[in-house]
Amino acid sequence: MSNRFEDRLTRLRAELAARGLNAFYVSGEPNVAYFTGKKGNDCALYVTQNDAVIITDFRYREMAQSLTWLEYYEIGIGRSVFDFINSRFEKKIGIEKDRIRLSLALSFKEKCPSKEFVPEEDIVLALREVKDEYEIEATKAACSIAMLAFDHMCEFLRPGLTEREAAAELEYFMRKNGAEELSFDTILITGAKTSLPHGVPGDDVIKKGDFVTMDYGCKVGGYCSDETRTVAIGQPSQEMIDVYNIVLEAQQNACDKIHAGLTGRECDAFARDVIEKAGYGEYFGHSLGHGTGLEIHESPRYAQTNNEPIKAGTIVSIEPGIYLPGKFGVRIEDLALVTETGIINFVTAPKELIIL
Ligand SMILES: [Mn+2]
Repeated sequence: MSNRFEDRLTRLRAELAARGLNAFYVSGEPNVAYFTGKKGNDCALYVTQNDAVIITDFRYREMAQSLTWLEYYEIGIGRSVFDFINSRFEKKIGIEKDRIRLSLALSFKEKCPSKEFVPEEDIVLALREVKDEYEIEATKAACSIAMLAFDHMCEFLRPGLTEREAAAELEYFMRKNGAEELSFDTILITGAKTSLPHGVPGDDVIKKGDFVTMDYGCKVGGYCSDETRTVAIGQPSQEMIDVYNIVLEAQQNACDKIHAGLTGRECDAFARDVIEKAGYGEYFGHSLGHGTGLEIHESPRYAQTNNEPIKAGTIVSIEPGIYLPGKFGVRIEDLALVTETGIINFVTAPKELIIL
């Protein structure tokens, strides 16, 4: 019986055959991880119709040898990756043009002159778009830790804390509760800084009457969670409440209506139309959502520019926002599995405005 990694190799081989490639050199870390189940620093794969070889060095020997569906080639003195490729008979080798280091690609050309290296789009990323059962469960587990962290932060947040102190608490809580690492740099910002969609936590102090926006996530089994909540510290102004409720309505409308088969543009419009109708269209300057997986930003995109139908089995964020420069911003984000008939939302943390 084949394991999920062998199934993935089979799908990659079909893609190579369709493109007339004899071999494919996988060098992007998350792409390597997709076939190993391990975090793949300094590892690469060489995949042909018959072979799949992991190429790395002594530091990863035991790990690499434990992957029974891969052969192992150890780099060392007199055994470079170029020696390995020159020892193979395959002529036409695909490389990942979005992932490979330029210096390595140039060295391939120079040191393996009898080979043809074909810069390919991110074939493995495309294979990663639709998730299997393991990937879905891992993402759900990561979302569960993030939701626990949100409950904790609702207890912890108070006037007088700096953004950095609060962000540190959030990250420490997730690590203590089973997170392997963070999905991305935590965004925890307050006051006027909440108008920066990707603001960086600093020495700014949380004050009464301010919003705090937390956009954060962690990884379990290699898979990312992604969640954003905006909460008020003490009584917010009427304008803050009104804007919050517009974003909430937009976000909920998208959650209610998204399903497989709609285009990314149509999904984006479920939220954008609500915000535009309320007169805040120009303050929602990013797209509605993105796929997640081994990386925080994957396919598909819920964007005005995406006219492709969304596939069932993708995991996508739903995150509208309104950002008023110099005043405040609001974003609400869930992460959900797309099905033929709707979504299964992995983030069940409350969305109504919480006033702490
Ligand atoms: Mn996101």
